[in-house]
Amino acid sequence: MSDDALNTDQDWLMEESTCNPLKMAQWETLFTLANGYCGLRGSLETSPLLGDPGFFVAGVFDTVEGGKDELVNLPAWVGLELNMGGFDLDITEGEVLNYRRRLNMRSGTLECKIDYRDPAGRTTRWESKRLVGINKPHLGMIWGTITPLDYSDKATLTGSIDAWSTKYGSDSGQNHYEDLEAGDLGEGEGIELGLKTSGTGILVAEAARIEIEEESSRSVRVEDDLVAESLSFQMKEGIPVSFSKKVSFFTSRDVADPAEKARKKLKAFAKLPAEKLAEEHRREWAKIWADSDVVIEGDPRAQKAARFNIFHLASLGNSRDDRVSLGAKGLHGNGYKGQVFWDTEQYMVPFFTYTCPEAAKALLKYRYNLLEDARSNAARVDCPGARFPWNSSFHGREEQFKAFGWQDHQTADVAYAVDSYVRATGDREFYLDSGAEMIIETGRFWTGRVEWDADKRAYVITHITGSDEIHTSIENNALTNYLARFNLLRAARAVQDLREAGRWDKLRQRLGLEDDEDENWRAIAKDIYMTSTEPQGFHEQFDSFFELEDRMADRSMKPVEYTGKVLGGLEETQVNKQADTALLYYLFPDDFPDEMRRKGFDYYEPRTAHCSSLSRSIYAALGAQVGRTEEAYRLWLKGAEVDYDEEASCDGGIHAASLGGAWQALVFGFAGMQINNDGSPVFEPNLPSHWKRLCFRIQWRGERMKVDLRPGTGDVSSQ
Ligand code: IFM
Repeated sequence: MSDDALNTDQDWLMEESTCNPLKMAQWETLFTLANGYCGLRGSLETSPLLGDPGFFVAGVFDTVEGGKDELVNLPAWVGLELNMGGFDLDITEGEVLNYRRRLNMRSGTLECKIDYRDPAGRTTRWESKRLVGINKPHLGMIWGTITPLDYSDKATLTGSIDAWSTKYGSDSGQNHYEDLEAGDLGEGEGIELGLKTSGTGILVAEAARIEIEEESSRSVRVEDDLVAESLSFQMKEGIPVSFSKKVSFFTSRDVADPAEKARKKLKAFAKLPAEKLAEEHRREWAKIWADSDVVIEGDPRAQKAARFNIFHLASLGNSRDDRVSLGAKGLHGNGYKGQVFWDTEQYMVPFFTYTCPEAAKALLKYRYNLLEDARSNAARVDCPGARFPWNSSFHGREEQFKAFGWQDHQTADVAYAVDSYVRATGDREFYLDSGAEMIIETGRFWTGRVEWDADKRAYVITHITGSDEIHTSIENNALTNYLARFNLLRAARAVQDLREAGRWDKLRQRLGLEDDEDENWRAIAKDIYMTSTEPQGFHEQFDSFFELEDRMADRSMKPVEYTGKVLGGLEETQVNKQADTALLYYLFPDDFPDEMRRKGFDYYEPRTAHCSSLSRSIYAALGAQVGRTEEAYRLWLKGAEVDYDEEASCDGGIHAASLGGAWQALVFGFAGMQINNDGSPVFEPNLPSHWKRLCFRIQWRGERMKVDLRPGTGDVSSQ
């Protein structure tokens, strides 16, 4: 965007200026570089073992005995160690004179600069950059210079692929590596390490090679679970020596012989200068930013927060693979075992729908590909149609599922995301081939999930949990009931659309449905019970919610203080963990009057602990929509900085849903984007009073639109 000129570079940088080993795991998450295919945690290359090194490839899960399948932490290729005449550049031993690492979000690189005084009193400067190829998914690269500032001596640079340090680094602590094999590819060719995941039998291969510009002698150390290539060379005082480490990685999910492919690719990468590869990478990131940047003028802190959220979310997009989705902790750590939650459809997919529709489609197709498992889940609880699991991995079977009482809205959330995607893109092919079937199958689930309540003369949903996880196994959660209603009505419309396209009969026969089944869905939807809005003027969150002890959330409590026990103790109170009825009002802005939504915001927000990172962004979006703009701003900023403010707790990965929520609050909240009756986007902005401008692009039905808003004026133009 040419608008960038107005922003200082600082808005594009996340910086770590002192090395605190206690904070290393947090920085590793913040400094993770991902490209949708894989994610590399931001470990310090010169001392990776100071933190929790992690390298994850989307879809490389393994089975866990007696537990949930998990994303496997793969061998760490990040290590690049330097020895200067017998002294290691080890920041725990010598003196660190200067230390700075920074994530350059504009170019998608991690930069590091360390001035290090070794125990002999000599100073060495280490300067590096790192990337994970955004246009070359199988490339990792670290490159830079080493400068002996005040001495000359021999040095050895060692690049490793290390399965030893990551072997027990998946969430469960179990080892998933089998058939580990490390090898030397020969002079000028590099090293390699391969393995097979023990339960799922996925082959993984990594090949790496280091180079320096000086004449050097090479040696290789091959161990059972580690291989290291060393180059020894002469350093001269004040003269920088350039180095690079290039890495290639493949799995048997990509190709039949990943080892062969990794070797070949490494050879090809080796032929290209590091700067050329970096330039291509920067150009590709510039394209991503051109589609997805949000410019905020008048608030540098908010600008940086917006970019941080967009950077990490955009780095997870992957239009190439519809067999994977986005874990709740991204590819940034082993938290939640890399499992996919409803976070993807309600929080992350909208960003891709409007900035990179191909990536959104791949995410939706992931669910489509697991529809058979979702059908089995529904059958297990005697319901027709399809029920998506609470957690999903390389399969969609509900693990550890016992009975109703937990959340079911994730099934309707998938239908909601499909509907929004189809509306925004006009992707008729996807809709007719897969989207409509997903909406129909999820809609059918609710026909079995609801029960007729003769007293209420309505269909009710009992033993349910809304998005607020403090109050579990409740009756008639307003959010879930309304989503079920939406799902049923939308399914009936999908039947109509398929009929008109001449595609209904075939699907109907395949699913074994009657021709007029959609009538029944409409009838059920019409009679789905909704909690009362009287006399308070907004929905009771679930039956008898208002009979619970009225208590405000304790704002002095930090999120980590909300343990399971503390949350359990709040069950008899009105304190919520996260947005629930507020989410209902946010998702369906046209279905409820603004006054009702505002009253709901005013009531529920003070009673919400926001101890889930999925909470503040929704309140921010809703608050902005209903005119509580300054409150919305405070909530937005706190939510957008959740992974790097003073209370941050993200050692196990990024809060990926929060990234998407932050973007949604900007676009649907402060910019007030809504879809008109004629199906086109309109904007009713509510900018925080100190913002001078909010500017971004979205894609709508194949067209790029620029939205440029300033206090009191706004401009929406096609690009
Ligand atoms: O899906 C969420 C849930 O809503 C709150 N706890 C964390 C989960 C994963 O982010």
